[in-house]
Amino acid sequence: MSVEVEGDLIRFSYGGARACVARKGCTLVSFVVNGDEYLYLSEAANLSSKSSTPVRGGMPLIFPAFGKSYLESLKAVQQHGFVRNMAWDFVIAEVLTERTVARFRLSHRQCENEQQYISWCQFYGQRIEFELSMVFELFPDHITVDTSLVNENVSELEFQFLYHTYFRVPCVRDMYITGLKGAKYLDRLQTRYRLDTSPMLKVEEQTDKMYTLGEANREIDILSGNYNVRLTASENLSDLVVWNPWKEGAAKMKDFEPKSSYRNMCCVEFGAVEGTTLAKGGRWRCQHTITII
Ligand code: TA6
Repeated sequence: MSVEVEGDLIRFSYGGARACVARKGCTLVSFVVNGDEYLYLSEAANLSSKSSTPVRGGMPLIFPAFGKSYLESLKAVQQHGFVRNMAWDFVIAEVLTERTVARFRLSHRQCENEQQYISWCQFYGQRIEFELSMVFELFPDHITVDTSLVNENVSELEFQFLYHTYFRVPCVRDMYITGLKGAKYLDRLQTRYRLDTSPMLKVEEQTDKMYTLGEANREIDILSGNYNVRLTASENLSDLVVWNPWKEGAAKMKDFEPKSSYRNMCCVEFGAVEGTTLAKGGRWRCQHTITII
């Protein structure tokens, strides 16, 4: 069990599990269990806090906006918000009984020169005083991330939230995702709502689906040969995005390398995309767990 800080990267381990978080965006960029890597990271991903491009891979945090937000309060904010581009503070990492814990923090104080944050504040006509904290807990066969947001001064702060997790899979064509049966989803490529009636989702083309999860959809498995991952999350993460850019989408992304690696990845992303409003002085928390089964 160890903790090592290498510049902007914080590496920590517990038993047969190893993880690495980049201070940029507080992005979990690696989660290894018994020698197998479970997260996808583009070979062109830029992990330096000095660059303002988001990490292409791992688990970028999408906040305060999802996509090009349709919410009035977030329309001026760029796609997927700005906290994934910021250099977060690494607070502490410690090896405890049964797990290793790593804590990170970002507040408005670090964002005051960030144009996207300034645009967000302009909607409210005041400086938004917030604090985000992320706590990763690493166990021998799973990792949990607990994120909390404190709204210090805005009467009703509106935001969207998503863990934009890129999973590495041996072969996406051999992969299927279970747990989505009965959930309504928006096919974002065809802007059509549908109902998923299948016990398993196959990804065999460019895919961008946003599911609204019901009570029966709280355990999502990504299965591919002997690669089996179980995703769970707190109830307030009631949306789930499944995305694969496929060949055509990969070709358009400069930092998606190698281009053929769309065959070895799939984004499966728990979030609160419909928009949440947090009262002044309030705290909002969510949890997400990735378990190797
Ligand atoms: O989460 C899926 C998605 O919203 C896709 O629509 C696609 O835009 C993807 O995110 C990549 O977004 P990014 O800004 O990370 O390139």
